[in-house]
Amino acid sequence: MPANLPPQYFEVEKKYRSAKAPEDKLAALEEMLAIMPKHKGTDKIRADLKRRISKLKAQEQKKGGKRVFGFNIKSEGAGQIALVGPPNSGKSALLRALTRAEPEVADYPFTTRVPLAGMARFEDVQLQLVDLPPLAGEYIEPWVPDQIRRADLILVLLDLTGDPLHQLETLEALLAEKKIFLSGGPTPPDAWSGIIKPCFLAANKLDQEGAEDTLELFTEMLEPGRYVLPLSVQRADNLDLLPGLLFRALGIIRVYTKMRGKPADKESPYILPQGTTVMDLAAKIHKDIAGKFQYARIWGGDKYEGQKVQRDYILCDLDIIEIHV
Ligand SMILES: Nc1nc2c(ncn2[C@@H]2O[C@H](COP(=O)(O)OP(=O)(O)OP(=O)(O)O)[C@@H](O)[C@H]2O)c(=O)[nH]1
Ligand SMILES: [Mg+2]
Repeated sequence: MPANLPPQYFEVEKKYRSAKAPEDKLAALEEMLAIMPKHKGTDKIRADLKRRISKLKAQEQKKGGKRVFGFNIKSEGAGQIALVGPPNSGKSALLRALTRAEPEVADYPFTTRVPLAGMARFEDVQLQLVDLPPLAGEYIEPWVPDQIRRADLILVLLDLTGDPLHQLETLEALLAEKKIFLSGGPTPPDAWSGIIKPCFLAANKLDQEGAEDTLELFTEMLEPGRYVLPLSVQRADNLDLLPGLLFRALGIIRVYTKMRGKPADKESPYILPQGTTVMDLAAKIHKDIAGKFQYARIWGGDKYEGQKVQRDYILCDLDIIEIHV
């Protein structure tokens, strides 16, 4: 039976042949396997690809001892946000649109094989977005859930040209197998079965025909208290809103400090978790300051300019604080 391979297959095969590093070879082999249609005609080629993948993995394992094909993107900026979603939903396109990173964007699934990070700006802070391979299929590389676990926030990007509810449920089921649960979704069966990660839902390709209707249906089906931000990366719909919403979803605030009689230091805000008190901030600046703390003055929010606040005052985003010792 003829194999009828799609044209992209030959492109990736070229990539495989020119790859030098074992991880590039492996990525290309896995991509070839992913785009290979599944039918009798391709049985032999698929089996051969699988065999080559296992052999390459085994060789590298022997060389390095530990896991060789791991990736670990170090967190930078105010928070790390993992881009998670089904194949082809536009995760890499979104990374391209919001940051200077230039991941490959293509109209076939499983384009992304390795993580790529970029920094998105929200006012005076930088948020790190990490593009990941899609979550689907038979095999998920262990570094993918590891990276998701380490992220501060999961940005789930669904595709309005398909069935977003089904996509979300599939994703949640795959993550649950890795003991990762999304906030607002199904909860772990008990406290020891996994971690609950904050998540932000977005649905892409609002520009496509029928997408508005799909969005409406999907919104109605969502659990109470869950929201989804519709996007079109292509048309830039709502892209300007996203960084600010991600900042809020990270559960962080910016606080500026000032010295008596001087203007506030607007250059480098303290990035703090919501709920941080003035005393927590003092302790973070220096333990001596915390020890000698008398009171603080505050500018911003709903306070009078320069109003005195005590140690247990809970800071708000954009507060300016002058600590008196
Ligand atoms: N119509 C439309 N197409 C889009 C939009 N955003 C991305 N696409 C297209 O969707 C396809 C997939 O985009 P990618 O960014 O590669 O998707 P991905 O989620 O990174 O895919 P994987 O890496 O395979 O998981 C590409 O052809 C994009 O041009 C959008 O807002 N509207
Ligand atoms: Mg991608």
